[in-house]
Amino acid sequence: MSQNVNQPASKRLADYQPPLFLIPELSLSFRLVPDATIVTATSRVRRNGDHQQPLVLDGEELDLLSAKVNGEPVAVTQLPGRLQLETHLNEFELTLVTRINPQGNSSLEGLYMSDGAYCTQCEAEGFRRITYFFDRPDVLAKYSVRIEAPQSFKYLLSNGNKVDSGKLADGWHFACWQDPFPKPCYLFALVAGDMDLLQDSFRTASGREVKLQVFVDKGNLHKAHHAMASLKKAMAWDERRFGLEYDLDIYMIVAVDFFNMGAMENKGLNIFNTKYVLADRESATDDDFHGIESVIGHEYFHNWTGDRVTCRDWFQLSLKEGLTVFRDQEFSSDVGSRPVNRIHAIKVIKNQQFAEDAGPMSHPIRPEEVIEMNNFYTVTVYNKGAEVIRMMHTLLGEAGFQAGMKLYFERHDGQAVTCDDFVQAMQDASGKDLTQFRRWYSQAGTPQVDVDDSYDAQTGIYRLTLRQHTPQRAGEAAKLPLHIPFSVELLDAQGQSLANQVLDFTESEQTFEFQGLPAAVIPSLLQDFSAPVRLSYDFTIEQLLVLMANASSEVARWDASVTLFSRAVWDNVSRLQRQQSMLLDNRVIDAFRGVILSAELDHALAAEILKMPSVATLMEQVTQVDLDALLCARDYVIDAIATACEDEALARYRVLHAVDDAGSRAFANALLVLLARGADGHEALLQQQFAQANNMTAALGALSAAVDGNSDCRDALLDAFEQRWQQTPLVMDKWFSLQANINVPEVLQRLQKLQQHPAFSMGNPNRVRSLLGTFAAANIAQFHRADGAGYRFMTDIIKQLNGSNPQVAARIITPLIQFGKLDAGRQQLLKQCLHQLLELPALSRDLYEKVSKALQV
Ligand code: B3K
Ligand code: ZN
Repeated sequence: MSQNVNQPASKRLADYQPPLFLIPELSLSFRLVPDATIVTATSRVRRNGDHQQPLVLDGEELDLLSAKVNGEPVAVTQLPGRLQLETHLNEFELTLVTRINPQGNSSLEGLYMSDGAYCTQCEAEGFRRITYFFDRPDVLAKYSVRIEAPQSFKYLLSNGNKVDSGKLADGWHFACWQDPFPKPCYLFALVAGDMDLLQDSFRTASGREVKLQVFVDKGNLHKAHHAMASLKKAMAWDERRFGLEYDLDIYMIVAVDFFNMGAMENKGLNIFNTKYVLADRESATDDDFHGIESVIGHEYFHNWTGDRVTCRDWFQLSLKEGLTVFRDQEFSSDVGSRPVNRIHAIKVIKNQQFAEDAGPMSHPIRPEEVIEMNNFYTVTVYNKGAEVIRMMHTLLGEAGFQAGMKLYFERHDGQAVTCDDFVQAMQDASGKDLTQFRRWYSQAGTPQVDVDDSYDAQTGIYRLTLRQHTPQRAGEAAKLPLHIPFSVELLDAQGQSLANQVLDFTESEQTFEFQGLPAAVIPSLLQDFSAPVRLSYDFTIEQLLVLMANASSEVARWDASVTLFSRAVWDNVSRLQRQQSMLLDNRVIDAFRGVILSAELDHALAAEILKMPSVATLMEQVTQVDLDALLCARDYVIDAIATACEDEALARYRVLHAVDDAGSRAFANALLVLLARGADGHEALLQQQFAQANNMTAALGALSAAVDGNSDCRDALLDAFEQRWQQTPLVMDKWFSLQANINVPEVLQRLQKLQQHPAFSMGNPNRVRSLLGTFAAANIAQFHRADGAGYRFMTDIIKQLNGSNPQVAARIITPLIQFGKLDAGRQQLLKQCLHQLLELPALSRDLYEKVSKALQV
């Protein structure tokens, strides 16, 4: 990328240098005033090594009021984004007083206000908006914090243990906190507000009593119980599975409505998006309950993988995120359904990560060059990162992996380390050579694995030949073969399992032999998605039917259904392109009918199969797409299955919809979507499920089916839902998302109108994501309208957000920059929009990085 002085500079992993000074202790004092908070920061500074460089601290949007060294005023130089102090002292105390404006902070980074309460978000580089400091993860300090605020802010919270509190003059009060564990500044947190508090406690394996507190907006206490139960489950699980205990006397979670992402693992004081805390049966779906359990677990697990051992620099983000996602996935799988959780994880990779890798933001799980770090909290770093950890788990086995974890903590507790340090611990503890495996950290792109097989009837030998290559882009180093754990099950024509094995696939091309097999072997390849690669093998329909009914892995059965469905869609895309009429093989219909009728399939798994592969899943399978033909063919296949299986779906639905468990609800809802699409439309059924629903999963299931089927009752149901829930922001988010998904051209007018709705606010990321983010990411037909109106609508939205909240703007721009597979006309329209953005006078670094990469300027 070319650079001139006006373009934001990038940082490179190769340029890493240890800090020139260390700050082992930091004392912070806050006097909280909405538009003029005073922050006094006293650091014990120590020169690191033998040099005479000045002290240079990071800082943004700060008013410096005074600077002192060892109590004496001192001259400092303020530069853009930095503060410089010339000194020959090797050890000194630096006191800086700054003024900040939390109320005016719409970026929700640093100290800001959410519904009248103060809260912070420092990761990745938000601490520099609180005071001048080394805003980098390898400077670890022990923090003591004093907070002063009016008594109307009942709770004054920070990391660690509360050591003092009391009243002050003029109706103010204070609290002091000390965190005994040295931490990087991105884990600092402060909260001040009047909230409701749910309390509980947890006795650790070694017998320590930990106080647990969940703070929520007033009136929401009854919605905090699931979060608390999830926290206790997570604490017990981490002891059981990883031998890891909590280390402070108190663990606090605060839920806020204004938050840029899901949650944040600040030491001892997690701050959460309300979406991942608040739930009861009436207002939250089964998926919401599951999401809360998983995110509560994720942030809790960070206490060891992230907080106790942190990252040396931000390029190492996957060290904590990939590992912690792996841990939360294992938690969900141990306490819930392993196959269903695995399917969800696979979908994230195939639908989102493969798309990221095929787009302009493609990067290795350990990026090498970054303009805005917040742009790298990606499905690649998080979810592909977790797949890389999972592959190590597959290669080492549970015992070897746990030995590696143990050694990792023995070596690195209290340190800021690299991904290499982690892999080295895994290698040393297990004795498994991971040299080649490390390439997963440095090579971007989705590896392609092509499979051929042959059977020698004379010898009874079945041969599987695997070839791998990773696409190389201009400017990238040559891609080398990866160490791929390739899981295979071989079945006979009747579906009996003959062999089950994980192959060590390390060469560009490798042939594996299996002896003593009967003819007509059916391979179940890359079972459970044993590596994040794209697979190509020419399955016959018969083979897929056998796998769908018999593979011993339930994930493989789902996977076969995806391949079967996808083939039917692509066949029809070809027919459309040849001006032929569409058709569907009866065997495909029968396979899905079999799922609808199956007495032995787990209900949640049946639901997963019947949800049918998304447009994103289908697009992942090709390099160029005729979007109009794809949408048409996909609708045709689903409608054909829905129509042919209508009687069976109705009969099964009638039994299932009254069953009170999450799997049955999911199954019933998937059937309802099919019924709404069938010949009859089943309006009465939709209305009935909606009216009788005593939980959000059922109500939303009916509404979603009405939206998906464009049913006549759709708007009446949406109105009734609004009446019932207009005072409940998280539920209104569901209502906004549903409408953003309506597949009619007038949806754009609807979206414009909804932006004026009293429950909507452009300043709240949850509202923006649910209405506008959903439109761009999920309403494929309308966002990608051939006249470009969808693109222009989103461009205007992104322009507005560029000034107020660049992080959210850079998140929801994703569908606008991933245009590589679209036709020339749509690409052209999107590029025009992106050029407009690039010319914005004050384009944020966040957007600049993505837009300039997309346009290759
Ligand atoms: N570590 C935070 C994410 C911070 C995102 C900064 N833009 C939450 C998590 O992954 O647990
Ligand atoms: Zn995380």
